[in-house]
Amino acid sequence: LEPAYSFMIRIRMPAGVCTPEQWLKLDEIATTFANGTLRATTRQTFQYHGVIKNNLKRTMQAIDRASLDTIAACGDVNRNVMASSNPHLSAAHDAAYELARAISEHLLPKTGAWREIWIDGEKVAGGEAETEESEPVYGKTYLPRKFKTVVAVPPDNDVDIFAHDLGYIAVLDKKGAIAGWNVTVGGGMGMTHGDEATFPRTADVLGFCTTEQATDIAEKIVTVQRDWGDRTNRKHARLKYTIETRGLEAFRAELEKRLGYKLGKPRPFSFNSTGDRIGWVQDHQGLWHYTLFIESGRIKDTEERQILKGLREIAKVHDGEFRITANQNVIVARVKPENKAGIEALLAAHHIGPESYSGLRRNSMACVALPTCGLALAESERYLPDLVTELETALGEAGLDEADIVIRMTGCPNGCARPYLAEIGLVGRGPGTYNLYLGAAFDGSRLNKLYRRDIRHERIIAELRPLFLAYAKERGEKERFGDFVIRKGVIAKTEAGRHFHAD
Ligand code: SRM
Ligand code: SF4
Repeated sequence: LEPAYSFMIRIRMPAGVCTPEQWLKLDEIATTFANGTLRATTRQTFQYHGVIKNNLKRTMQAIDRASLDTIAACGDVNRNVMASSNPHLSAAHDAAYELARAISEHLLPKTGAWREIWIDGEKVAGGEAETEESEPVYGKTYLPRKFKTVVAVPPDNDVDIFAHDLGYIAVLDKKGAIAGWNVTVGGGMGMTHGDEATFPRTADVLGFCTTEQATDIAEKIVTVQRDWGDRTNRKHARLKYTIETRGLEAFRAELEKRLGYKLGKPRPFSFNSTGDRIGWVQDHQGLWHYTLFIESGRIKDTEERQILKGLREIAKVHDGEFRITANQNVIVARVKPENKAGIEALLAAHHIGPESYSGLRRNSMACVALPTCGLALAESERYLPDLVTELETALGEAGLDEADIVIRMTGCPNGCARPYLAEIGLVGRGPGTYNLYLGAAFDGSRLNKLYRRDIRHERIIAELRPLFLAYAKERGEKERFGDFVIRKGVIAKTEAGRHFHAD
């Protein structure tokens, strides 16, 4: 007898897009091999929890039958590439999806190990080592650390462009077509409590490129990080530290040397929010899209809401696609006008639409944390919904039920729900205790800052209630909560990088 090992499995799904047929297969895997839930992640894909060791191979084979895989979903390589998923309001969203797919494919490790181990069952023992020829981008030793790429379409910053190693911001011409992309580098969230040499950092805008250049630029940026990244200290190995250490200008010069051409000057852009538009939206082609709010991304059935069953029934009749958003929500996308009423009936029958939530809940996000995450210091997914319920009482007293305020929680400082870019960030320190961070920008362009250390449930509410009341009374027109607390001197403004820890 051996211990009952159970595993987490993460799917690779560029830009979070899958077909209804794939959805049904993913659902079946959840109920057959995992804990009966699908977990939408903050990087637009799914995780399964509770897959026991004996079922690992069968699960991978079922994933393969859904024409999906788990290659590069983890590891020191380019991870699942994200793209703005807010409904196809313009052709630019299609271009963002295409670019995300192209970069994902181009930077996929070339090794056949995944198929050999899980699918074909051959050639595992003593398999060939990677070489510069077999892995031209990653080489023998892959990257010093994970690497994350995203594509955004302004004015939506749903992918949190500044949180990632590499980003592309769509630049549109006057007709709304893609003129090219602003390239961003050096964002990241993870840090370690008590170690100020580690910090979250917002990405810098490096320059402008055309669509034809974009994939090549991704490849060359990855190779600079491969060669320049710190391989002696994993806590200092992400691209954000390479850029802090070497400087942005030196990084750009090295990149342009490898490219053989210069990047263009960044073009103007502006974002307005990091959130999703919950509910129905119609696009320029007349198609409808329904964004379903999924609390903490956990797709499961409860007495109140049958999310898993409801989406299963929709997948059986839907001829469009599904999209996982970077806010852990799901979009039933590309619904033809004649099919909308049928989808609406299914949403209503399973109590998942139409729905209304407070502005705080709509903008809430929690990482998995306990019980499955081995790095968790405190609860997150299982705690944030209850905390939000209590904060809603305070917001109600202040008349702020509808105010969009971004709140994110993680069970440890790794930052999987990007808490340092939330107007209210809560980061686990130990059982029941959190650090409270305030003052990030609503559009995702500025990090927050530590406001209170090691506080528990009652104190979190006691700290936030007076701030909500003051915000309700004294805010300027359209002033966001994150900007208000800075203007009022509650917290200092954070610039990128090391300034996160400065008072
Ligand atoms: Fe994460 C490690 C969950 C997005 C930063 N993350 C983990 C692990 C695998 C724990 C581990 O290493 O043992 C967590 C699995 C928990 C579980 O039980 O399922 C985990 N991360 C998640 C997910 C599922 C959170 C969620 O609630 O949705 C997200 C899955 C992403 C995906 O689909 O690929 C997830 N992780 C992120 C993000 C957000 C993002 O990428 O947009 C970040 C911050 C951005 C960044 O990378 O800087 C993030 N995860 C980390 C880190 C810290 C990395 C660092 O540079 O310091 C770790 C720990 C590590 O890598 O050593 C980590
Ligand atoms: Fe686990 Fe920490 Fe990531 Fe939460 S932030 S999922 S606790 S590693």
